[in-house]
Amino acid sequence: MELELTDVISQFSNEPVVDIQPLGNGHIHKTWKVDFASHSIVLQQFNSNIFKNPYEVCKNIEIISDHLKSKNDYPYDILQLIRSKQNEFIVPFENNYFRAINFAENCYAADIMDSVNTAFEVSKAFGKFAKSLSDLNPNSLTYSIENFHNGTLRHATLWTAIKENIADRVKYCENLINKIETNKEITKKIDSLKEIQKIPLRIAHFDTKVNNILLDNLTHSPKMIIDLDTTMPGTLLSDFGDMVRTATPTKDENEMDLDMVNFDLKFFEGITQGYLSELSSTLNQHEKENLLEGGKYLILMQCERFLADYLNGDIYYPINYENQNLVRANNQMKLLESIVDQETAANQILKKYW
Ligand code: GN1
Ligand code: MG
Repeated sequence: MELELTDVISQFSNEPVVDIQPLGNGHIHKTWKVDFASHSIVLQQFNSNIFKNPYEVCKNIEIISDHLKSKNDYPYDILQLIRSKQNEFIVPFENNYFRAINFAENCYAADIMDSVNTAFEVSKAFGKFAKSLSDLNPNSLTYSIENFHNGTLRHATLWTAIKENIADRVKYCENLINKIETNKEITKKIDSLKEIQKIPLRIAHFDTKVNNILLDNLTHSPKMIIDLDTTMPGTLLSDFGDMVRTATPTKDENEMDLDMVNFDLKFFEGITQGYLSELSSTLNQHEKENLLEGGKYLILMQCERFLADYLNGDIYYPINYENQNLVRANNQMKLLESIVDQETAANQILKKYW
């Protein structure tokens, strides 16, 4: 692979490559850090099964980056696509699409939050991101994935997978399927609020899991929001919801010991305070009142997505061992149950920051 990658990299730079290493824990694209003598870049091979139009995705990112740059109070570094020698953001190569991004030095990505303060800062940063994009017309961006967070559709997709049962695995997850059915009102409630536009369409990042923000090695403060591929028209319940999913649990989505997976109210308070410190004057009352509900919606949907993929034979989310997507689905259900157990206290926290 390295030889081919060097050919791709030569489309972006004439400098000799010193080193190439895989980077990050993303599920979708293949990502490498490429070192030259003077600096480093990030190289990504697009997953064009999932993102059908890499050119449009990059166009969106250019619009977003330019808009953030035009703000003089945006305090974080901005993800920057690097143009090829042909002046393009995408380099097609042997039926694949590649792109390059600026590399943020002295940073790391965390799969789980190490402190309430970091959760606060991360959520504030995603809040600032949304606020800074709130005066950009959502219609100026294209949908990089249609119906990406359409819970009703994800639920239907799961049921198609259950009925087709192509990997003959339904027998291993009947209990989980029952639990999903017990919770399906969560999806209905949010989707009807979206439908009647009480939850309005804005510009959402759509993948605010905590490892999509780079943290400073020394201060642990947010440095740069990454993975802008799904930043498109949507609701901010998606963004707050994915933070509930990834910044409040005691273990990440891959933990198989479910006793270890719990919703932590202290971290919930951190992200609520952080997000609303930026967005309380932007969000309407329906959005504010449904922030926790948005978390439950996202977690249930992620549970359904992992389970559907398990039933379909692991064609979407890469796995390291056989049942990993079932483990992930059960993990998400456990997190949802832990939230439901602590819902009264969580709603009291929310009210404190409305
Ligand atoms: C995928 O690329 P990555 O790992 O940030 C997925 C998200 C899921 C997430 C679950 C395009 O995100 O929607 O929430 O995995 N992205 C896509 O970890 O499907
Ligand atoms: Mg992503």
